[in-house]
Amino acid sequence: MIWSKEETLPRHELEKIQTKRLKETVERVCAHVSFYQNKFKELGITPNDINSIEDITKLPFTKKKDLRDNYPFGLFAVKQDAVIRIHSSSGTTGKPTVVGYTKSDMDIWGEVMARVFTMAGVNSHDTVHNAYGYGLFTGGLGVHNGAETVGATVVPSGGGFTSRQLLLMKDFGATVLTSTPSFALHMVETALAEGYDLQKDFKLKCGIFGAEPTSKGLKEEVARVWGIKYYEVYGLSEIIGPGVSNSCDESDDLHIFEDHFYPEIINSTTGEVLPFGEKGELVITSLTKQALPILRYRTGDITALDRTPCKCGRTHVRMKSIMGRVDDMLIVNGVNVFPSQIEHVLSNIEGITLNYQIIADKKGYLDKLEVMVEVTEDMPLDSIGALEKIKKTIQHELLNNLYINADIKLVEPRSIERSVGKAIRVIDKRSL
Ligand code: DLL
Repeated sequence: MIWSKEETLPRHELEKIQTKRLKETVERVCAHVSFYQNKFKELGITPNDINSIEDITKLPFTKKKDLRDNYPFGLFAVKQDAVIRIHSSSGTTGKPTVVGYTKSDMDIWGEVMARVFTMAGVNSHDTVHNAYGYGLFTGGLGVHNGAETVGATVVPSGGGFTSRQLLLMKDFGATVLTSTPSFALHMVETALAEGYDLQKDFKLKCGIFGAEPTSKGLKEEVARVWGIKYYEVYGLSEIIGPGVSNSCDESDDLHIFEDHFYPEIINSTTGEVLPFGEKGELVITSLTKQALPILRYRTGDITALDRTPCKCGRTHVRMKSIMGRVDDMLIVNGVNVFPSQIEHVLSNIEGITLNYQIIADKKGYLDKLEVMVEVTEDMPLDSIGALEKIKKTIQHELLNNLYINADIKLVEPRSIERSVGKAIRVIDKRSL
Protein backbone atom coordinates (compact mmCIF):
# COMPACT_ATOMS: atom_id res chain seq x y z
CA MET A 1 0.00 0.00 0.00
CA ILE A 2 1.09 3.55 -0.72
CA TRP A 3 -0.25 6.36 1.47
CA SER A 4 -0.26 9.28 -0.96
CA LYS A 5 -0.25 9.77 -4.72
CA GLU A 6 2.70 12.21 -4.45
CA GLU A 7 4.93 9.20 -3.76
CA THR A 8 4.41 7.82 -7.27
CA LEU A 9 4.36 11.00 -9.36
CA PRO A 10 6.27 10.91 -12.66
CA ARG A 11 9.54 12.81 -12.24
CA HIS A 12 8.57 15.77 -14.42
CA GLU A 13 5.45 16.35 -12.32
CA LEU A 14 7.42 15.97 -9.10
CA GLU A 15 9.97 18.50 -10.35
CA LYS A 16 7.19 20.99 -11.15
CA ILE A 17 5.96 20.73 -7.56
CA GLN A 18 9.51 20.99 -6.20
CA THR A 19 10.19 24.13 -8.25
CA LYS A 20 6.98 25.80 -7.14
CA ARG A 21 7.59 24.93 -3.48
CA LEU A 22 11.24 25.95 -3.59
CA LYS A 23 10.29 29.38 -4.97
CA GLU A 24 7.68 29.78 -2.20
CA THR A 25 10.20 28.75 0.46
CA VAL A 26 12.81 31.19 -0.84
CA GLU A 27 10.26 34.00 -0.89
CA ARG A 28 9.18 33.12 2.64
CA VAL A 29 12.67 33.17 4.13
CA CYS A 30 13.62 36.35 2.26
CA ALA A 31 10.52 38.08 3.59
CA HIS A 32 10.79 36.93 7.22
CA VAL A 33 14.25 35.69 8.22
CA SER A 34 17.03 38.27 8.53
CA PHE A 35 19.70 35.51 8.55
CA TYR A 36 18.68 34.54 4.98
CA GLN A 37 18.15 38.17 3.91
CA ASN A 38 21.80 38.82 4.79
CA LYS A 39 23.00 35.62 3.10
CA PHE A 40 21.17 36.55 -0.12
CA LYS A 41 22.71 40.04 -0.02
CA GLU A 42 26.21 38.57 0.46
CA LEU A 43 25.71 36.22 -2.50
CA GLY A 44 24.15 38.95 -4.65
CA ILE A 45 21.01 36.95 -5.37
CA THR A 46 17.27 37.59 -5.03
CA PRO A 47 14.26 35.24 -5.08
CA ASN A 48 13.88 36.10 -8.79
CA ASP A 49 17.05 34.09 -9.49
CA ILE A 50 15.29 30.87 -8.48
CA ASN A 51 13.24 29.64 -11.43
CA SER A 52 13.72 25.90 -11.41
CA ILE A 53 14.71 23.22 -8.92
CA GLU A 54 18.20 23.15 -10.50
CA ASP A 55 18.70 26.75 -9.34
CA ILE A 56 18.90 25.35 -5.80
CA THR A 57 22.72 25.30 -6.13
CA LYS A 58 22.70 29.12 -6.14
CA LEU A 59 21.32 29.11 -2.59
CA PRO A 60 23.41 29.36 0.59
CA PHE A 61 24.02 26.39 2.88
CA THR A 62 22.63 26.35 6.43
CA LYS A 63 24.58 24.69 9.25
CA LYS A 64 23.76 23.53 12.77
CA LYS A 65 25.88 26.43 14.02
CA ASP A 66 23.53 28.89 12.27
CA LEU A 67 20.62 27.56 14.33
CA ARG A 68 22.65 27.88 17.52
CA ASP A 69 23.89 31.38 16.63
CA ASN A 70 20.27 32.41 16.15
CA TYR A 71 19.05 30.74 19.35
CA PRO A 72 16.24 30.36 20.19
CA PHE A 73 13.84 31.57 17.48
CA GLY A 74 16.00 33.70 15.14
CA LEU A 75 15.47 31.48 12.10
CA PHE A 76 11.70 31.16 12.58
CA ALA A 77 9.70 32.59 9.67
CA VAL A 78 6.42 32.99 11.56
CA LYS A 79 5.28 34.84 14.66
CA GLN A 80 5.04 32.98 17.96
CA ASP A 81 1.23 32.75 17.80
CA ALA A 82 1.50 30.50 14.72
CA VAL A 83 3.92 28.09 16.44
CA ILE A 84 2.15 25.16 18.11
CA ARG A 85 5.11 22.89 19.00
CA ILE A 86 8.76 23.28 19.92
CA HIS A 87 11.37 20.51 20.04
CA SER A 88 15.02 20.84 20.81
CA SER A 89 18.27 18.99 21.19
CA SER A 90 21.15 19.61 23.56
CA GLY A 91 23.59 22.39 22.70
CA THR A 92 27.29 23.25 22.79
CA THR A 93 27.52 26.13 25.22
CA GLY A 94 24.33 25.25 26.97
CA LYS A 95 22.35 26.52 24.00
CA PRO A 96 20.18 23.86 22.41
CA THR A 97 19.13 23.65 18.77
CA VAL A 98 15.50 24.72 18.73
CA VAL A 99 12.96 23.76 16.08
CA GLY A 100 9.33 24.89 15.78
CA TYR A 101 6.20 23.75 13.98
CA THR A 102 3.01 25.45 12.81
CA LYS A 103 -0.28 23.52 12.50
CA SER A 104 0.52 22.96 8.82
CA ASP A 105 4.02 21.66 9.72
CA MET A 106 2.48 19.23 12.20
CA ASP A 107 0.04 18.01 9.53
CA ILE A 108 2.92 17.45 7.11
CA TRP A 109 4.88 15.60 9.79
CA GLY A 110 1.83 13.38 10.40
CA GLU A 111 1.52 12.86 6.63
CA VAL A 112 5.16 11.82 6.05
CA MET A 113 5.11 9.55 9.08
CA ALA A 114 1.84 8.05 7.79
CA ARG A 115 3.74 7.27 4.56
CA VAL A 116 6.40 5.57 6.71
CA PHE A 117 3.85 3.39 8.53
CA THR A 118 2.01 2.56 5.30
CA MET A 119 5.32 1.53 3.70
CA ALA A 120 5.66 -0.94 6.55
CA GLY A 121 2.11 -2.24 5.98
CA VAL A 122 0.78 -0.69 9.20
CA ASN A 123 -2.90 0.34 9.39
CA SER A 124 -5.82 0.72 11.79
CA HIS A 125 -5.73 -2.99 12.69
CA ASP A 126 -2.26 -2.61 14.22
CA THR A 127 -1.03 -1.76 17.69
CA VAL A 128 2.19 0.26 17.67
CA HIS A 129 4.41 -0.02 20.72
CA ASN A 130 6.37 3.24 20.55
CA ALA A 131 9.58 3.04 22.58
CA TYR A 132 11.24 6.14 21.12
CA GLY A 133 11.82 8.76 23.79
CA TYR A 134 8.99 11.27 24.33
CA GLY A 135 9.73 14.88 25.23
CA LEU A 136 12.07 17.35 23.57
CA PHE A 137 13.50 14.58 21.32
CA THR A 138 11.47 14.40 18.09
CA GLY A 139 11.42 10.56 18.01
CA GLY A 140 8.55 9.72 20.37
CA LEU A 141 6.01 12.37 19.43
CA GLY A 142 6.92 12.34 15.71
CA VAL A 143 6.36 8.61 15.40
CA HIS A 144 3.24 8.84 17.58
CA ASN A 145 1.67 11.43 15.29
CA GLY A 146 2.16 9.21 12.22
CA ALA A 147 0.78 6.09 13.90
CA GLU A 148 -2.36 8.01 14.87
CA THR A 149 -2.67 9.40 11.33
CA VAL A 150 -2.95 5.87 9.90
CA GLY A 151 -5.44 5.01 12.65
CA ALA A 152 -3.26 2.47 14.49
CA THR A 153 -3.56 2.03 18.27
CA VAL A 154 -0.48 3.68 19.79
CA VAL A 155 1.07 2.65 23.09
CA PRO A 156 3.22 5.67 24.04
CA SER A 157 5.63 3.81 26.25
CA GLY A 158 8.75 5.94 25.62
CA GLY A 159 12.25 4.78 26.55
CA GLY A 160 13.50 2.80 29.58
CA PHE A 161 11.59 0.48 31.96
CA THR A 162 12.32 -2.52 29.74
CA SER A 163 10.51 -5.14 31.86
CA ARG A 164 7.33 -3.12 31.99
CA GLN A 165 7.53 -2.47 28.25
CA LEU A 166 7.75 -6.19 27.54
CA LEU A 167 4.74 -6.86 29.73
CA LEU A 168 2.70 -4.22 27.89
CA MET A 169 3.84 -5.43 24.50
CA LYS A 170 2.68 -8.93 25.33
CA ASP A 171 -0.57 -8.03 27.09
CA PHE A 172 -1.65 -5.34 24.58
CA GLY A 173 -0.70 -7.54 21.62
CA ALA A 174 1.62 -5.06 19.90
CA THR A 175 2.10 -5.86 16.21
CA VAL A 176 4.63 -3.11 15.50
CA LEU A 177 7.66 -2.01 17.50
CA THR A 178 9.15 1.45 16.99
CA SER A 179 12.45 2.10 18.77
CA THR A 180 16.15 2.54 18.21
CA PRO A 181 17.62 -0.73 16.88
CA SER A 182 19.88 -1.06 19.90
CA PHE A 183 16.92 -0.81 22.26
CA ALA A 184 15.09 -3.49 20.26
CA LEU A 185 18.00 -5.85 20.91
CA HIS A 186 18.28 -4.82 24.52
CA MET A 187 14.61 -5.78 24.90
CA VAL A 188 15.46 -9.24 23.58
CA GLU A 189 18.14 -9.76 26.23
CA THR A 190 15.74 -8.72 28.98
CA ALA A 191 12.90 -10.81 27.54
CA LEU A 192 15.04 -13.93 27.41
CA ALA A 193 16.36 -13.34 30.92
CA GLU A 194 12.78 -13.04 32.15
CA GLY A 195 11.73 -16.27 30.47
CA TYR A 196 9.60 -14.94 27.62
CA ASP A 197 9.31 -16.91 24.42
CA LEU A 198 9.84 -14.27 21.74
CA GLN A 199 7.79 -16.00 19.07
CA LYS A 200 4.94 -17.32 21.24
CA ASP A 201 4.44 -14.44 23.69
CA PHE A 202 4.55 -11.56 21.20
CA LYS A 203 2.56 -10.77 18.05
CA LEU A 204 5.07 -8.43 16.43
CA LYS A 205 5.12 -8.49 12.62
CA CYS A 206 7.47 -5.60 11.95
CA GLY A 207 9.53 -2.81 13.46
CA ILE A 208 10.40 0.69 12.28
CA PHE A 209 13.85 1.50 13.54
CA GLY A 210 16.16 4.49 13.24
CA ALA A 211 17.78 7.48 14.97
CA GLU A 212 21.24 5.92 15.11
CA PRO A 213 23.81 4.41 12.72
CA THR A 214 23.24 0.68 12.41
CA SER A 215 25.21 -2.02 10.61
CA LYS A 216 23.60 -4.49 8.23
CA GLY A 217 24.52 -7.26 10.69
CA LEU A 218 22.72 -5.61 13.58
CA LYS A 219 19.61 -5.03 11.45
CA GLU A 220 19.57 -8.68 10.44
CA GLU A 221 19.97 -9.68 14.07
CA VAL A 222 16.97 -7.57 15.16
CA ALA A 223 14.84 -9.04 12.36
CA ARG A 224 15.97 -12.58 13.12
CA VAL A 225 15.57 -12.66 16.90
CA TRP A 226 12.20 -10.97 16.90
CA GLY A 227 11.11 -12.83 13.75
CA ILE A 228 9.93 -9.57 12.15
CA LYS A 229 10.42 -7.46 9.04
CA TYR A 230 12.87 -4.58 9.63
CA TYR A 231 12.06 -1.15 8.21
CA GLU A 232 14.42 1.75 8.60
CA VAL A 233 13.32 5.33 9.17
CA TYR A 234 15.64 8.34 8.90
CA GLY A 235 15.17 11.95 9.88
CA LEU A 236 16.50 14.90 11.81
CA SER A 237 14.94 17.56 13.97
CA GLU A 238 16.15 20.47 11.84
CA ILE A 239 14.22 19.16 8.83
CA ILE A 240 11.13 17.70 10.57
CA GLY A 241 12.17 14.84 12.90
CA PRO A 242 11.65 11.17 11.95
CA GLY A 243 9.96 10.85 8.54
CA VAL A 244 12.42 12.30 6.03
CA SER A 245 12.84 8.86 4.43
CA ASN A 246 11.99 5.20 4.97
CA SER A 247 12.79 1.81 3.47
CA CYS A 248 10.11 -0.07 1.52
CA ASP A 249 9.38 -3.79 0.98
CA GLU A 250 11.58 -3.98 -2.09
CA SER A 251 14.81 -2.38 -0.94
CA ASP A 252 16.97 -1.64 2.08
CA ASP A 253 17.51 1.88 0.74
CA LEU A 254 15.25 4.64 1.97
CA HIS A 255 12.80 6.67 -0.19
CA ILE A 256 13.16 10.37 0.59
CA PHE A 257 9.83 12.21 0.58
CA GLU A 258 11.05 14.54 -2.11
CA ASP A 259 7.90 16.61 -2.46
CA HIS A 260 8.68 17.95 1.04
CA PHE A 261 12.46 17.49 1.46
CA TYR A 262 14.80 18.11 -1.47
CA PRO A 263 18.06 16.14 -1.18
CA GLU A 264 21.52 16.80 -2.62
CA ILE A 265 24.83 15.06 -2.03
CA ILE A 266 27.87 17.30 -1.76
CA ASN A 267 31.59 17.01 -1.27
CA SER A 268 31.70 18.24 2.32
CA THR A 269 35.06 19.97 1.85
CA THR A 270 34.41 21.87 -1.38
CA GLY A 271 30.61 22.13 -1.24
CA GLU A 272 30.43 20.86 -4.83
CA VAL A 273 27.28 18.88 -5.72
CA LEU A 274 28.06 15.25 -6.53
CA PRO A 275 26.30 13.07 -9.13
CA PHE A 276 23.82 10.31 -8.24
CA GLY A 277 25.55 7.24 -6.85
CA GLU A 278 28.47 9.11 -5.34
CA LYS A 279 28.99 9.10 -1.62
CA GLY A 280 29.06 12.44 0.21
CA GLU A 281 27.29 14.67 2.74
CA LEU A 282 23.52 14.75 2.55
CA VAL A 283 22.10 18.27 2.21
CA ILE A 284 18.35 18.83 2.54
CA THR A 285 16.11 21.79 1.72
CA SER A 286 12.66 21.84 3.29
CA LEU A 287 10.07 22.64 0.61
CA THR A 288 6.91 23.09 2.70
CA LYS A 289 7.95 24.01 6.25
CA GLN A 290 6.37 27.21 7.58
CA ALA A 291 7.80 27.81 11.06
CA LEU A 292 11.40 26.87 10.32
CA PRO A 293 11.99 26.72 6.57
CA ILE A 294 15.56 25.70 5.97
CA LEU A 295 17.73 26.04 2.84
CA ARG A 296 20.38 23.46 1.94
CA TYR A 297 20.86 22.12 5.47
CA ARG A 298 24.19 20.34 5.94
CA THR A 299 23.08 17.20 7.78
CA GLY A 300 26.63 15.93 8.40
CA ASP A 301 25.36 12.45 7.43
CA ILE A 302 27.19 10.51 4.73
CA THR A 303 25.16 8.62 2.13
CA ALA A 304 24.56 8.29 -1.64
CA LEU A 305 21.41 8.77 -3.74
CA ASP A 306 19.86 6.38 -6.23
CA ARG A 307 17.23 7.47 -8.75
CA THR A 308 16.75 4.14 -10.49
CA PRO A 309 13.12 2.97 -10.43
CA CYS A 310 12.05 0.95 -7.41
CA LYS A 311 9.86 -2.13 -7.76
CA CYS A 312 7.52 -0.79 -5.08
CA GLY A 313 6.23 1.84 -7.54
CA ARG A 314 7.42 4.88 -5.62
CA THR A 315 9.31 7.37 -7.77
CA HIS A 316 11.03 9.18 -4.92
CA VAL A 317 14.82 8.97 -4.90
CA ARG A 318 16.39 6.48 -2.49
CA MET A 319 19.26 7.09 -0.09
CA LYS A 320 21.60 4.41 1.23
CA SER A 321 21.56 3.77 4.97
CA ILE A 322 23.76 6.36 6.69
CA MET A 323 27.41 5.36 6.30
CA GLY A 324 28.94 7.75 8.83
CA ARG A 325 29.31 11.43 9.76
CA VAL A 326 31.48 14.17 8.33
CA ASP A 327 32.00 15.59 11.82
CA ASP A 328 32.76 14.09 15.21
CA MET A 329 29.15 13.87 16.38
CA LEU A 330 28.58 10.72 18.44
CA ILE A 331 25.17 9.07 18.71
CA VAL A 332 24.80 7.32 22.04
CA ASN A 333 21.62 5.29 22.39
CA GLY A 334 19.96 7.67 19.94
CA VAL A 335 21.15 10.86 21.68
CA ASN A 336 23.41 13.12 19.63
CA VAL A 337 26.44 14.57 21.34
CA PHE A 338 29.58 16.38 20.20
CA PRO A 339 32.83 15.93 22.18
CA SER A 340 32.98 19.73 22.49
CA GLN A 341 29.70 19.67 24.41
CA ILE A 342 31.14 17.21 26.92
CA GLU A 343 34.25 19.37 27.19
CA HIS A 344 32.11 22.40 27.92
CA VAL A 345 30.39 20.57 30.77
CA LEU A 346 33.74 19.42 32.19
CA SER A 347 35.15 22.94 31.99
CA ASN A 348 32.66 24.11 34.62
CA ILE A 349 33.55 21.48 37.22
CA GLU A 350 36.09 22.03 40.00
CA GLY A 351 38.83 19.51 40.77
CA ILE A 352 39.35 18.15 37.25
CA THR A 353 41.43 19.22 34.24
CA LEU A 354 40.50 19.30 30.58
CA ASN A 355 42.69 16.31 29.83
CA TYR A 356 40.00 13.82 29.08
CA GLN A 357 39.00 10.98 26.80
CA ILE A 358 35.56 9.79 25.78
CA ILE A 359 35.26 6.06 25.22
CA ALA A 360 32.18 4.79 23.42
CA ASP A 361 31.57 1.06 23.59
CA LYS A 362 28.77 -1.50 23.74
CA LYS A 363 27.35 -3.01 26.91
CA GLY A 364 25.22 -5.86 25.64
CA TYR A 365 23.34 -4.24 22.80
CA LEU A 366 23.20 -0.76 24.28
CA ASP A 367 25.81 1.95 23.90
CA LYS A 368 27.93 2.79 26.88
CA LEU A 369 29.90 5.97 27.32
CA GLU A 370 32.83 6.40 29.63
CA VAL A 371 34.43 9.77 30.29
CA MET A 372 37.94 9.47 31.66
CA VAL A 373 39.25 12.72 33.17
CA GLU A 374 42.48 13.70 34.90
CA VAL A 375 42.03 15.35 38.28
CA THR A 376 43.96 18.51 39.20
CA GLU A 377 47.40 18.24 40.86
CA ASP A 378 46.02 19.31 44.23
CA MET A 379 43.31 16.66 44.29
CA PRO A 380 44.37 13.82 46.61
CA LEU A 381 43.50 10.53 44.92
CA ASP A 382 42.99 8.84 48.25
CA SER A 383 40.20 11.19 49.20
CA ILE A 384 37.44 8.78 48.20
CA GLY A 385 34.61 11.03 49.37
CA ALA A 386 35.81 14.05 47.35
CA LEU A 387 36.33 11.94 44.23
CA GLU A 388 32.88 10.37 44.49
CA LYS A 389 31.39 13.84 44.77
CA ILE A 390 33.17 15.00 41.60
CA LYS A 391 32.07 11.89 39.72
CA LYS A 392 28.46 12.42 40.75
CA THR A 393 28.63 16.09 39.73
CA ILE A 394 29.99 15.23 36.28
CA GLN A 395 27.37 12.51 35.82
CA HIS A 396 24.59 14.82 36.90
CA GLU A 397 25.74 17.70 34.67
CA LEU A 398 26.11 15.45 31.60
CA LEU A 399 22.65 14.05 32.13
CA ASN A 400 21.08 17.41 32.83
CA ASN A 401 22.72 19.33 29.99
CA LEU A 402 23.22 16.72 27.30
CA TYR A 403 20.77 13.95 28.26
CA ILE A 404 23.55 11.37 28.31
CA ASN A 405 24.34 8.74 30.89
CA ALA A 406 28.08 8.21 31.28
CA ASP A 407 30.39 6.29 33.57
CA ILE A 408 33.07 8.56 34.96
CA LYS A 409 36.60 7.48 35.63
CA LEU A 410 38.88 9.93 37.46
CA VAL A 411 42.56 9.38 36.84
CA GLU A 412 45.88 10.86 38.00
CA PRO A 413 47.29 14.02 36.44
CA ARG A 414 49.28 13.29 33.22
CA SER A 415 48.09 9.69 33.04
CA ILE A 416 46.13 10.00 29.79
CA GLU A 417 48.52 9.42 26.93
CA ARG A 418 49.43 12.63 25.04
CA SER A 419 49.50 12.51 21.26
CA VAL A 420 51.90 14.41 19.05
CA GLY A 421 49.28 15.99 16.83
CA LYS A 422 45.65 16.55 17.73
CA ALA A 423 44.58 15.25 21.12
CA ILE A 424 42.71 11.98 20.80
CA ARG A 425 39.49 12.83 22.54
CA VAL A 426 37.23 10.05 21.33
CA ILE A 427 37.82 6.34 21.19
CA ASP A 428 34.85 4.68 19.53
CA LYS A 429 35.06 0.94 20.06
CA ARG A 430 31.65 0.29 18.48
CA SER A 431 32.16 -0.83 14.94
CA LEU A 432 29.50 -0.61 12.28
O1 DLL B 1 17.03 11.17 15.54
C1 DLL B 1 14.99 11.77 14.39
C2 DLL B 1 14.59 10.32 14.39
C3 DLL B 1 13.86 9.82 15.44
C4 DLL B 1 14.90 9.54 13.30
C5 DLL B 1 13.44 8.52 15.41
C6 DLL B 1 14.48 8.22 13.26
C7 DLL B 1 13.75 7.71 14.31
P1 DLL B 1 17.84 14.05 15.81
O2 DLL B 1 17.83 13.76 17.25
O3 DLL B 1 17.81 15.47 15.38
O4 DLL B 1 16.60 13.39 15.11
O5 DLL B 1 19.11 13.33 15.19
C8 DLL B 1 19.33 13.36 13.80
O6 DLL B 1 20.35 11.19 13.91
O7 DLL B 1 21.42 13.56 11.46
C9 DLL B 1 21.60 11.15 11.91
O8 DLL B 1 22.95 11.40 12.20
C10 DLL B 1 20.97 10.28 13.00
N1 DLL B 1 19.95 9.38 12.42
C11 DLL B 1 18.62 9.54 12.34
N2 DLL B 1 18.06 8.46 11.74
C12 DLL B 1 19.07 7.63 11.39
C13 DLL B 1 19.17 6.38 10.73
C14 DLL B 1 16.32 12.04 15.06
N3 DLL B 1 18.09 5.72 10.28
C15 DLL B 1 20.54 12.53 13.47
N4 DLL B 1 20.42 5.85 10.54
C16 DLL B 1 20.77 12.42 11.98
C17 DLL B 1 21.53 6.47 10.98
C18 DLL B 1 20.29 8.22 11.82
N5 DLL B 1 21.49 7.66 11.63
